Amino acid sequence: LQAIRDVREALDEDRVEAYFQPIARLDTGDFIGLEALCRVFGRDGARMAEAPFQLAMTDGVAATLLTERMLTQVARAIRSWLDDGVNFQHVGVNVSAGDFHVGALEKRISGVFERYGVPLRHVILEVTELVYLGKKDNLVGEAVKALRARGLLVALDDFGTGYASLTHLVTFPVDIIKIDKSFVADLGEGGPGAAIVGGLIDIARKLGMKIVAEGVETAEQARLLEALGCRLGQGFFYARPGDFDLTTKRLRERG
Ligand code: G
Ligand code: G
Ligand code: NA
Ligand code: MN
Repeated sequence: LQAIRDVREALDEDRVEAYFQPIARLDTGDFIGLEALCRVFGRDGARMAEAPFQLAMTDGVAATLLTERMLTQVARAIRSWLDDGVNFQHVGVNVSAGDFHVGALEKRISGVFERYGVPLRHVILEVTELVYLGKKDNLVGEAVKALRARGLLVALDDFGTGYASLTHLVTFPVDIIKIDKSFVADLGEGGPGAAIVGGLIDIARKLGMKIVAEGVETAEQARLLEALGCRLGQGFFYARPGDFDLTTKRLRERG
């Protein structure tokens, strides 16, 4: 598959880079954390499009190699921020279903952060419910359980877009839910969006989970989310994903 070859070639030629998008407190706008987002560049410097990237991530080998690279870059970034006294709480890393096909995810993750002396409490694993659903033998659940016991946090990504989502909240170990941007986009003007988001926030709260609203693009959305009881947001209104240097600068200014 061309997309898989492209990702592997980019890995070989060091054209894979971790970018970081800040997660902000809705009340103050301060940045409390980050989500690491992978940027794969072609030889011409253009960014690889999302569709082929997602396709490549369904391949166990490509996903594993790419995750390895992301984990290393994230660990190195966290090490640097800790050394420089830059303020932040945690960095989320996305993992896809393909990552779990290979197994030993627990060792692979903990090994990388140990090498850099980074405590796992600074790390969030962002998974979609599809990652959990894809595996019948509970490999995912076991790996996640072991990592959580060592302080790592788990975020359920794109929450609300799957099916049987509410069941998943009690079956899967989850610390944070990330409300999908489609719900944030539907907020406002008395439509059903606010009721849905408000309901999700209430449920997460009662289950003792943190909530992050994704895709916050306007001040109005931030205000509505805050009124609904949400405390954290991520989106273009606060900042677009940026590279390590820009992110360091942002954390110094607003961390
Ligand atoms: O970064 P956005 O800007 O375009 O990301 C597009 C999609 O790719 C999102 O669904 C996001 O979760 C996914 N994604 C981004 N970075 C990574 C990564 O490092 N690993 C995996 N598995 N998915 C990622
Ligand atoms: O991991 P996840 O699938 O949630 O990936 C987040 C995706 O959302 C990334 O592609 C990121 O670039 C994108 N994104 C981040 N902030 C915004 C935003 O405010 N609006 C929109 N439309 N997309 C966003
Ligand atoms: Na994510
Ligand atoms: Mn998401």
